[in-house]
Amino acid sequence: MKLNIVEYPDKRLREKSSKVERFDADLYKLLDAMYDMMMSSNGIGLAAIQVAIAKEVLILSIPDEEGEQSKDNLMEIINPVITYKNGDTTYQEGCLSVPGFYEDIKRFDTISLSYQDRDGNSKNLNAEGLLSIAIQHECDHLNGILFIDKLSYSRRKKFEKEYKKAQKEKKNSK
Ligand code: Y12
Ligand code: CO
Repeated sequence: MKLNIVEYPDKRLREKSSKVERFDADLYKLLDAMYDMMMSSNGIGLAAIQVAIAKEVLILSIPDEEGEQSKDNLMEIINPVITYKNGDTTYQEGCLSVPGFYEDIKRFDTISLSYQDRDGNSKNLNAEGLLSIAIQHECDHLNGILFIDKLSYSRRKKFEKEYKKAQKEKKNSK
């Protein structure tokens, strides 16, 4: 399965993803291909809409204390629902669909999540810290929301200017 990362300002990133109903070989193929794409792009989280598939599928691989990402730490999250949110925290976020840009974003510190695994089994999870932030970032993708949407008006304007310039430079260097 050949996947490509969709980059801002592509409108496909604004699509709302729909629930997964079939937990079949096609879903396994998508999850495996997303994992390869995320790892080869140095990502720690990826939602299916970032590879142009509008399904409620996301994967996460949070690095351990040594900064290593192992397949044991891979989380596959299907049809997530955030059931509890508390506190706040700020973290400098990045996104494979907005390459080269990192911004401080405020989110809930602690969340609870219900979701399904690749076989359709129902699961519950409590998360805090980086895992909580990453889940909130990826769940936003399922609703067509990007981390840059959370910037102040002036920061967003600055971002748009810098991003356009960076894109132009990238195009000219090809
Ligand atoms: C905390 C905050 C946000 C997340 C969402 C997942 N984000 C990522 O996985 C971002 C990855 C990323 C990788 C980049 O590439 C390299 O570093 C080589 C990158 O830089 C460029 O594309 C130039 C930007 C973002 C999880 C946890
Ligand atoms: Co993202």
